[in-house]
Amino acid sequence: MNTDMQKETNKREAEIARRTNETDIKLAFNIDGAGISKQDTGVPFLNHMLDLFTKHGHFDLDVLARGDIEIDDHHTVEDIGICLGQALNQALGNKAGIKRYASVFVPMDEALAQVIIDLSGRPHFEYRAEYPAQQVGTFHTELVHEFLWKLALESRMTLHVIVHYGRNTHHMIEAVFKALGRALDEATSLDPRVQGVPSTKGVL
Ligand SMILES: [Mn+2]
Repeated sequence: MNTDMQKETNKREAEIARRTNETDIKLAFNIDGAGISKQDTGVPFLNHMLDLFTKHGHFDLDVLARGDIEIDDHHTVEDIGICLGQALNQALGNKAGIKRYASVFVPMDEALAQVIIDLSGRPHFEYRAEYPAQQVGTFHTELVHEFLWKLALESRMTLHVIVHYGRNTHHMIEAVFKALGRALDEATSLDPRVQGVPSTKGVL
């Protein structure tokens, strides 16, 4: 096998297509990207957050979603979380050579968020966030929980998200998504010292 072929087979990327009565989503995700994203979800604030996440995680993300946003954004946001989680899980493969853990703080002006990740294969989500406002534009802040929880569940990661403080809700959520991007970038990164799967159990 020549080097180009080898690179081709080692690509850490995945495509997901998922259709229900509530949403129709096509999503392509590349762990080792250039920070380029295209989002067409019908939920402008989520587009903004996915853009930040991709940029600061050095991923590539292409998401096209048509959901029942005439009801509200809930199904669309939740289902994009599901698809991104599935894509991440697939793209990671057997997780050989990855760092596995990350803990990242990101400030956004007066707001401070922390994201702690273990790509453990054991879905778990802890969330400590209280926002001053219930809405940012037309986006309901409670949907941040829905998105992150489904992302953790479907990617089978342990995810802890803490918003330590802040005054502006937009800033606080933005800090969460930037920290998520940076933490996921670090946890998925390859450490040459790691031989095989980084677990004493031998599997993640
Ligand atoms: Mn912003």
